[in-house]
Amino acid sequence: MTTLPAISEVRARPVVVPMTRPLHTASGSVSAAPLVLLDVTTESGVTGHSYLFAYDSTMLPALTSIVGGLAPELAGRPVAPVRRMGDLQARFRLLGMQGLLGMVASGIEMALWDALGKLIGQPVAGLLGGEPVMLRAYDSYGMLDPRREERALRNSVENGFRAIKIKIGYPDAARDVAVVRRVREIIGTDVELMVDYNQSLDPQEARRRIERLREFDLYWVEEPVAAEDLAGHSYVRRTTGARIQTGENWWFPRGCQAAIAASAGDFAMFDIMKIGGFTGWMLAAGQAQAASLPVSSHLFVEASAHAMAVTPTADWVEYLDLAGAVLLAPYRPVDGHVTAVGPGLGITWNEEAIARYGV
Ligand code: SMN
Ligand code: MG
Repeated sequence: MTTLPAISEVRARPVVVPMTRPLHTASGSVSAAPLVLLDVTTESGVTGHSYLFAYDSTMLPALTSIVGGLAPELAGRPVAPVRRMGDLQARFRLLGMQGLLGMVASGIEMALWDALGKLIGQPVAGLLGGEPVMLRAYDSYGMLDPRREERALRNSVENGFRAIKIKIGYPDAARDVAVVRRVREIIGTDVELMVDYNQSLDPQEARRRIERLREFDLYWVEEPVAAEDLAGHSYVRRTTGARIQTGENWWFPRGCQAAIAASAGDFAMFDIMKIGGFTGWMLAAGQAQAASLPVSSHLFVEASAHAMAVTPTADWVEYLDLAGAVLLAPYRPVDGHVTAVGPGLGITWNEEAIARYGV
């Protein structure tokens, strides 16, 4: 029988927090981060923390309500994240775990791992059989004006980042080329450059635009077409020869499996809130290894640093600070690397900030 303590309560607090770097993409902008902060209290007195990224503040009430609906069913159950994720997947088999429910389930699972780590005083990376390691990170920008962001880009390189990602997909393809050309000039040829179209093109337009970017030696081209258009991703891969990155919108391990079966990408990008928390991530990471796909993380730098520490084909951690404004000790890159912090996920709330940004 388990000796794990039981879950006492699951609490959700919606906030909208300022972002260090407001994000403009070809498919919408995020100027402040709508988050749902999760607290899982346990009978041992330890409380696990995690957060959900709502993408749009209109989703905050629904996410908060879903947490409230699940909380009574979790109370009294052991702090066993894999088991609780399995319970939720069985409980909602008919509905399915895509969308807001899957996000909430993943967030609760992450908070349970945080609680478990705090319970025994270990980082989650250690609970998973690894240990915190320095992981190479890329500095993630949105759509940008190279003239205005030149100093910031140079600072990223001077601070040790060996890779930079920018978002493109302007109405005019010529502007894509001009921005990429200028950013490449600014960061030089020794720093990797990734671009992210955020699903903004159709396959033919993607083929046309990527051809015009060939001279810039891009490390990857991310989500050129709709996330769920796996055949379209595969078509762009085959016809351009560019290395295609995709995955931030895969739901649970089966979303990864379908993309691998469709040869959608040369890489895999896992969003720990959509892939199914650590439970889903580990299962998907095994698939990526079997398919020889390098794995990079999407957002959630704290939990991702723990997951990437035990990912066999770990490639890049995305450094894009979402929750730093409500953390007492935000994760900060050191010489272009990110290292997991424990115990648990290394998340401690700044309660004063939460009071300020609560909605
Ligand atoms: C992204 C999309 C939406 C919000 C934040 C970031 C982006 C990424 O696709 O890869 O960072
Ligand atoms: Mg992306």
